[in-house]
Amino acid sequence: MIVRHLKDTYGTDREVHAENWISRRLLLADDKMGFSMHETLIKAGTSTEMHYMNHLEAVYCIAGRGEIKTLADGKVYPIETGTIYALDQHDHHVLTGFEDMRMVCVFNPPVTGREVHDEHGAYPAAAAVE
Ligand code: 9YT
Repeated sequence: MIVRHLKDTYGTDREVHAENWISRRLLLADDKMGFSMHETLIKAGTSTEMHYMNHLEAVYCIAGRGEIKTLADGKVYPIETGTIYALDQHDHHVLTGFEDMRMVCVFNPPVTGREVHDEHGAYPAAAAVE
C-alpha cells in the first residue's frame, strides 16, 4: 500500500512550479496505479490555456472560484468548491482563477512527473508511458 501526505511533496521533485500554478504530484506513473493524481494550486488572477492532446484529465475543485472556457465552442462554465470537469474530448480550454483555487487533478495515462507544458499547453505522450 502507498500512503503519502501532501506535505511530503513540498520542496521535492514532486512539486512543480509554473508561472500560473503549482502542481504537487501525489501519485505518478511509477506508482503503477494507471493514473496520476495531483493537487494543483491555480493562482488568483491567472488564465492558462491548455490542450492535453495525449491525456484525459479530470479536475475537482476543493477550494476557490474561477471559470473554464472551452475554445471549440466558446462556452464558459463557472467553477466553485465542489465542481468537477472532465476533459473527455481532450478539450482545448482556458482556466481562470478568480481566487486561488485548489484542484485535485487525475491524469490518464499517468504523468511521470517530468513533463512541462509544451507550446500547445500539452504534456508529451512518450514521457507519460512507463
Ligand atoms: C488544472 C490544470 O490542468 N492545471 C495545470 C497543471 C496540471 N493539472 C498538473 O500538472 O497538475
